[in-house]
Amino acid sequence: MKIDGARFLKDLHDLRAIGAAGVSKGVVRPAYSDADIEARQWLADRMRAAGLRVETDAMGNVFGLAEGPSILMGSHSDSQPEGGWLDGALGVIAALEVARAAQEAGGPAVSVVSFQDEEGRFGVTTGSAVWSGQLDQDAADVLTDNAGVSLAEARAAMGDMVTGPVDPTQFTGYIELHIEQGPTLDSSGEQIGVVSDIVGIRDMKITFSGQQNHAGTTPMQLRKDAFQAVSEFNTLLNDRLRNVVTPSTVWTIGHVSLHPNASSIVPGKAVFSMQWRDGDSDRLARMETIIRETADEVAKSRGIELSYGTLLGLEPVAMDARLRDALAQGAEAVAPGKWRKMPSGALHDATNVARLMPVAMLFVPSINGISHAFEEDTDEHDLVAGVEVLAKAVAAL
Ligand code: HGY
Ligand code: MN
Ligand code: MN
Repeated sequence: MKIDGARFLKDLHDLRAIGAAGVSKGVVRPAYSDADIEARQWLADRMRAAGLRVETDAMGNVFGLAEGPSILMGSHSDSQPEGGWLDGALGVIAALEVARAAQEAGGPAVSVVSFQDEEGRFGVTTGSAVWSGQLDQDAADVLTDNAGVSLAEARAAMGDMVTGPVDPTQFTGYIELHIEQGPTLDSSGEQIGVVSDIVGIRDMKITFSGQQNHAGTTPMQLRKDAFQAVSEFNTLLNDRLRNVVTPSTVWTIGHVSLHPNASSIVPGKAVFSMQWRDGDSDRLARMETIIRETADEVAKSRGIELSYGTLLGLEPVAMDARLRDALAQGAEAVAPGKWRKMPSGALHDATNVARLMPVAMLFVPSINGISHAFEEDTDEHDLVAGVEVLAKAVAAL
């Protein structure tokens, strides 16, 4: 099987141009946005040109299907609100290139997928969560984004691209190439990461409802200030999590919306995202207990209301040993002595697909470990090396 590096890189740059942010190589392609749908239509054309049959399911997951049983490869082409050009897109275009090279070599059969809303505009990897049965369609349809738009409303924009459900039993396994999105390979100077396992995640919205009031005339001791509650919650939580977390445990309050968000008004309401990740399900559960206890205590002590949104979560998952070892052999052939086995601190569609079939993942370095930012980048020879490893692994399998 012969990978055409130039053809692969041209498709990657052509995809980057759809929804280009105009800052660094960044993209803005949130799930179901015009740019996202334009990119999916472009991908469908490239899949057809590669001799694949295109099917798009109700969530907007776009598949390029080979005849008969095939190995599925891909990732996602939607982005964070400020996304890098490679997060997801690399895996989709790498899969397309391997599928083409495999066809040109007379086999094996490789199918390609771009999952929808991996970046969780509506939840957590919602496209592959619904496809894999982790989340049912009507539970997904009522999820809303930070602006209150429901997934049901948003996915209607897919229009007549939708052809119907895609049967997972046609696939023998799933392999996803992705940028590391962290500092490990960049600082070690290694070129390839063979993923051992993917962390689990929990994500929910928390709301403190206090009393909106005048910022000048309301004495401090009479205030029911929702932002003060978030601030105290965060400080107490950092202290209390200390004795249950490890150095690789992470937790993030990434989105806070204050109402009415005005400088002369004591905020009456604060809605914020509480997300935490770890490789151990028990630790995720212990952290949830501490989070709920701490929020409860802050609300009671300040005499304000507390409510929770839907708790979304995925369990940690180990990669399939056979697929993982095929990637390790490919890594040793392409980058002898310049690769390592490593866990994934980022979440991926592979976690959901693992419910249906064996999965494995491969990483290439992120320059300065930056991702989920316009500056995200990887040296092009590392990108091509990743595709070469995929091709060797697929041929070996
Ligand atoms: O957040 C994540 O881990 C993924 O990149 N959406
Ligand atoms: Mn991703
Ligand atoms: Mn991402």
